[in-house]
Amino acid sequence: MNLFGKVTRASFYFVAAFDTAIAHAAENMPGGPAVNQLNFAAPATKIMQEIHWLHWMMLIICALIFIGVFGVMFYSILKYRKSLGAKSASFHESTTVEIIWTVIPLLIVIGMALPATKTVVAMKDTTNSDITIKTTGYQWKWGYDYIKGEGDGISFLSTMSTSREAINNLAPKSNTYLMEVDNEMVVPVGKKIRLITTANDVIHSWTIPAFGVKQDAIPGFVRDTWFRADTIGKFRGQCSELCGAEHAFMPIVVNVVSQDDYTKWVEEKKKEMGAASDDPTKVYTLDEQKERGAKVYAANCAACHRPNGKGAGTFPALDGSKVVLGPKVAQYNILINGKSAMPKWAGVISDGDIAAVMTYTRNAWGNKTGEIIQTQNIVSARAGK
Ligand code: HEC
Ligand SMILES: [Cu+2]
Repeated sequence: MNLFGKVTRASFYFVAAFDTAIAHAAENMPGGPAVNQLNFAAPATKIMQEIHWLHWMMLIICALIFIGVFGVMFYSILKYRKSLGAKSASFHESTTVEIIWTVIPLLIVIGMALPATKTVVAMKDTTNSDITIKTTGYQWKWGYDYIKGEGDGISFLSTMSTSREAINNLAPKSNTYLMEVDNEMVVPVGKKIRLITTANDVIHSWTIPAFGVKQDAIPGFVRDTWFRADTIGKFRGQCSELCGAEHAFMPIVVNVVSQDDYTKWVEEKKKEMGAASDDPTKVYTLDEQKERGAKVYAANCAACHRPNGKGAGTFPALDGSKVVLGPKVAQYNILINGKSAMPKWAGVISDGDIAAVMTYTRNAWGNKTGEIIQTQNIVSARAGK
């Protein structure tokens, strides 16, 4: 291609990129950031209202001090300059001035610290909660376990639902691009939700700006925080602690619903979980396991091993892998226990899901072992049999 061709092609890409940028810049994201938003997220909790108020109060005080100090300074520089014949006064050690310039700043600091401390203390007060939810950060998704209050026993993983095609500009991007998940956290409006955060691999951070909540999720530790949403609706946030290659792809969506809708959701979710819980003795066909395994793979493994099983960088290819095509016991081990950057899956996804995804990897792409792994195999492997 000649230079002219290259230039026109480059400008075509440039215009195309610009076009899509404009198409997306035009809409606010429901529950997420708005177009040209400069201020904090609109508050959906009382804590966030207080944070807004503190922010503006302090910003205004700082702006007034700035204007006052620089006003006097520039006024003095201009009005009393040497070329106008100003003579400098000579004085020092004025006790009155020293008292004034100590007491006034002290009062300002106390005036800002008191309400700020009140809010910080309130943010940490997780007592008397109605519902407790444990949230676990994984590379790269969130797990939610409802452990106390209405809905206890519910447990699920929440993975970003934006498609790879949309990320790679091969499909249109939705209005909630990168901020949408398959399973949203659902909570009732007006109830105090205590959130316990922890992590499985590296440090993540659970955040919903509209709630005024940001809490690190640290492996081996539990931290807690809380929120009480005042408004029904969806609220979006993102993992806020750099946690690896797909850090940008583990959004958080909280769906705040009415008490009635919450009760309905709890019933449905429990039914769904009952249906999904595996009878470990059930024997599945190859096609059943492959179909289920493909879903498990897309949700849990494709981020590292890629959808085509070819791997990338330090993530090994599963297509043609010696482990996947070799003796099953080696693969049980790595799936159940993990290995270096390969996460441990036992207890994270169900034994049935592990069996299905193992069957899938052994029969996907160029791998054609024809072997079916049953839930029972994983149960036995876990028991060391
Ligand atoms: C966070 C990234 C990550 C995710 C997610 C992940 N893996 Fe891995 N996986 C790795 C890494 C890294 C290794 C290499 C570990 C080693 O040998 O040190 C690996 C190794 C493997 C191996 C052994 C391959 C070989 O040839 O050595 C298998 C099989 C495997 N993973 C299957 C899976 C399955 C199935 C899932 C989904 C349930 C999954 N992995 C999810 C990172 C990941
Ligand atoms: Cu993270």
